[in-house]
Amino acid sequence: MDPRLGELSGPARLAGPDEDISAAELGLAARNHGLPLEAMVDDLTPPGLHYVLVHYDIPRVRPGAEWPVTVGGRVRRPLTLDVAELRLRHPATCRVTMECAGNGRARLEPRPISQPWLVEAVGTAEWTGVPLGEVLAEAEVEDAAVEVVFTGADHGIERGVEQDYRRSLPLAEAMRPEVLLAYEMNGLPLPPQHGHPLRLVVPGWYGMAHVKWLRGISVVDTPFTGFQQAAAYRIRRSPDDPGRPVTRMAPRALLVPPGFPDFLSRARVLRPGPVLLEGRAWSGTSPVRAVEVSTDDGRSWTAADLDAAGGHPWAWQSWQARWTATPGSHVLCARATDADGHTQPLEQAWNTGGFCNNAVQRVPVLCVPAAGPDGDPVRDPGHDPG
Ligand SMILES: Nc1nc2c(c(=O)[nH]1)N[C@H]1C(S)=C(S)[C@@H](COP(=O)(O)O)O[C@H]1N2
Ligand SMILES: [Mo]
Repeated sequence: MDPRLGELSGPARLAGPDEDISAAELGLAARNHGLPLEAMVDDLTPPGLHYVLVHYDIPRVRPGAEWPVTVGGRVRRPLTLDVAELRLRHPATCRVTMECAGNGRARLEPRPISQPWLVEAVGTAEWTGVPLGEVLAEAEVEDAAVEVVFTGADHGIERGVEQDYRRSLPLAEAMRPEVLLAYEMNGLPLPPQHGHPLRLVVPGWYGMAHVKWLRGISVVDTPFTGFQQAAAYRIRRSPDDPGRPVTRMAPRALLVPPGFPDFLSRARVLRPGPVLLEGRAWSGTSPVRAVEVSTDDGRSWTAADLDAAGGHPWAWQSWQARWTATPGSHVLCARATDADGHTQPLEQAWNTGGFCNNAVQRVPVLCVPAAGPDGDPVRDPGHDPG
């Protein structure tokens, strides 16, 4: 490794006690956008509103160009698949809620310096493609196989290590029938930012497993130790802690933002009276069994009405609760518990990479009566959102 590559970003770092978001973090946040939370009113997220995370560059794929995907390693019949050929096979579709493992990172103290997500790195789409297990069966996986390694076409540097984006899955996970080689999102060809022309979709797992711009599938007989597996995406309490791998999504509930926002602070404003609180909840290990809401910053909780998973076990569920807003300041919260009994903490246990922070969302709201005839808003000349 050329030491100059390591100097480009320097070592992994935590923000100082009062250190604001840097221009580098802002640059990442501008490229990697989140879901506008008001879009959670719909079951499916339109592609342009689904969160995006791209470690390096979106590869250029010319329209109509061939896209050979190799299937090799510990298989008896190595294959080369073309996306056009995959499209002729019997398709499978799965509705999947996908969330970045770094969602919630910017709320940790100290803040690990990286993509600074608050809570918005999530989206739900219907992915159509070919079950990976069918392709692996066709390639005849050898008995010695333990994992399958997936390589994307994007290339870059991370903490001094030059690499293609690459991740592995244990063989048993790769063979799950709902794991797809997907070429469509919500019934249309994948958009460039979501992996056109082919990506892996691993329902239940955090986003990093869903390798985009997929060009290689390799079956291996020892656990994969590439950067994104062994160095990144591990829950570590300290830099020398070997840690444990990030895998499935922890439970989380989010509120559709109630009322209307203040432009800059995004603080929510609403009127006194009945308010329907609603949102979405998901978990990667088992369906969400209960959602509770709090209107007093987590001091007391009441059960919300939770819609059944309804044939979409890998997608978020919607929930609703009624509340009568009274004038003043309130902090609204929602908390999901899944069928395995995993629930969301009020305070997050910290880890060096800032992964899996599913601490309960806090939504401050200001309840004010409607402006009277004399209370028309005055334009603030110092504030131009353009
Ligand atoms: N090839 C490749 N695949 C990738 C990534 C990437 O940078 N390159 N990012 C991963 C991460 S960290 C996430 S969270 C998801 C994001 O998928 P989306 O942008 O379609 O929402 O893609 C994953 N797959
Ligand atoms: Mo991610």
